[in-house]
Amino acid sequence: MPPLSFSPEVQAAQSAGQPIVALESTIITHGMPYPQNLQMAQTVEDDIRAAGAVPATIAIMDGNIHIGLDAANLARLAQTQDALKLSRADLAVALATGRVGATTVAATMICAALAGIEVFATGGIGGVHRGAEHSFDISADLQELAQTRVTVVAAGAKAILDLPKTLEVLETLGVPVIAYGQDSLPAFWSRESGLKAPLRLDNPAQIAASHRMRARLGLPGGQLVANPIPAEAEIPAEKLAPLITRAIAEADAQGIAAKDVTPFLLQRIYALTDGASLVANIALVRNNARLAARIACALSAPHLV
Ligand code: PSU
Ligand code: MN
Repeated sequence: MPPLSFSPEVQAAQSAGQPIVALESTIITHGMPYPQNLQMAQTVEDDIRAAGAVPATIAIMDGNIHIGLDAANLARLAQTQDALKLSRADLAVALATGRVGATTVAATMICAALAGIEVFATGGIGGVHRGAEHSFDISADLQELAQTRVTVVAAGAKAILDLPKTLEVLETLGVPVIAYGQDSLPAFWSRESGLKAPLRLDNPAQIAASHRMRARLGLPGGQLVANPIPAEAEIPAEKLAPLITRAIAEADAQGIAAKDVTPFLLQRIYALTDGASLVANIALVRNNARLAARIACALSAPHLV
């Protein structure tokens, strides 16, 4: 049996058959500075409750996979300086050794599936990094989407990545990439990437029905729902492009590699935009949480079962 530890709120929701939305924790420990990370985590949970679902923030502590964090655990995680960033490869070691660890998209999908949660909201998934033809840096999030049956709501893949290559890999892996309410793939801080999305859906019920249909077909893996950041919160792609190029050059010059690349780039872009990227990041996560809650509600509608 996996070492799952449910918060009272999530346990009650499961017993009552209420819709639940999983949330990741690497965005808290490695994606945003304290105390904005804690505020963001609390606000996003409240957004999900306001939309009629129950939030389940997932993290590793004391040898357990926590499905839902109470206020004290959330505050503890947000302030843990040396929390591990856990992907599929790292989960078992962190649990076996009792470390405090935050789950990436890949690890959160694994834990959500173990807990019977089908929908998960995040900011942006990891993907194929620019220069991956030399570095081989391709996020384990992509492979996870291909094998674990959780619908992931994100604002696309992070714009620091090579988005065309990320789309190609997702296509190869058989992952449905569904733009929500527009034809093009959103680009995290910006609504437009200039790339056409492979699929488009316009309401939560369609997304829920597709999730169920994949299970009926016996297809493993999840769906990526690419939800554009609200127009009033976006930073136009043209404005960000030179800053992203500069941050990547700095990462290369400093020899930043592997797990450290994404946190380094997010932190540099935060500094280079005077904090504007963080404001946009919080807005897009909240927007994704609200859509994920509506999908979770649609999934628990009786006619879909
Ligand atoms: N979304 C955000 N900020 C983040 C992340 C997502 O808005 O920091 C995290 C997720 O946990 C994702 C990880 O899985 O970034 C990607 O890391 P990597 O590129 O090393 O796979
Ligand atoms: Mn990587």
